[in-house]
Amino acid sequence: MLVLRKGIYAIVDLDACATAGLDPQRTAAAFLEAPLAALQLRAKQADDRSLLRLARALAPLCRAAGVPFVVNDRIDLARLAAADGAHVGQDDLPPREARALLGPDALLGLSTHSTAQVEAAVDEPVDYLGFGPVFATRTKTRADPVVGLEGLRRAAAATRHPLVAIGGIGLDDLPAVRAAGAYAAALVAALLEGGDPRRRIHEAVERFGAG
Ligand code: TZP
Ligand code: MG
Repeated sequence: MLVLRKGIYAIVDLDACATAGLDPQRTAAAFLEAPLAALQLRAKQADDRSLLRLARALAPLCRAAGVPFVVNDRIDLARLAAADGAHVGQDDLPPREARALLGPDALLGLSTHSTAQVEAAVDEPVDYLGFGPVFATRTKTRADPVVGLEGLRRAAAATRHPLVAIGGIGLDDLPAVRAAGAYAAALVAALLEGGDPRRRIHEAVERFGAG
């Protein structure tokens, strides 16, 4: 059973990859050269068949690297691709139902956007909570209000679940995000800037600090 490690939670977002002109599978392979907390596949627009194909391609790459592979939103695809787990939002399947489908050993994450949501998740059968957006983000359409580093600090103090900070986090922000109590930092756009994901992921891991 793979557990979430401290560190960088790399998200391969298909829209963000397309905007950056990067191939998602090659980008994932580049990310996996660094020691990651987890790798997530996120796609808000892809058709099911290509998404399943990609998930099935990424699962063995993650397994070989010893990095937990998480599918965003889609419990069905997570299971079909034999991923290590899934990540659900406040409007997706509730954690208890997602857990029932995934089984006890799967890694399950839940997005939260306020201290109230973090507190409400106390007894949910999840392995970690996503929390954010910490800063303004352009990656997520209709993102919730920014919580800031102070919000992150309060949320971390309010829960026993590890927090994965997300939203608008740049490489320079990583030390402060960690100091505010984040167990891991989830990044999308910051890992694609400059078109060299291999270099960026190593920089990110270095700046967040080792587990
Ligand atoms: N949930 C809250 S913000 C966000 C998600 C999925 C997007 C994070 O992307 P970026 O590019 O790191 O701001
Ligand atoms: Mg979702």
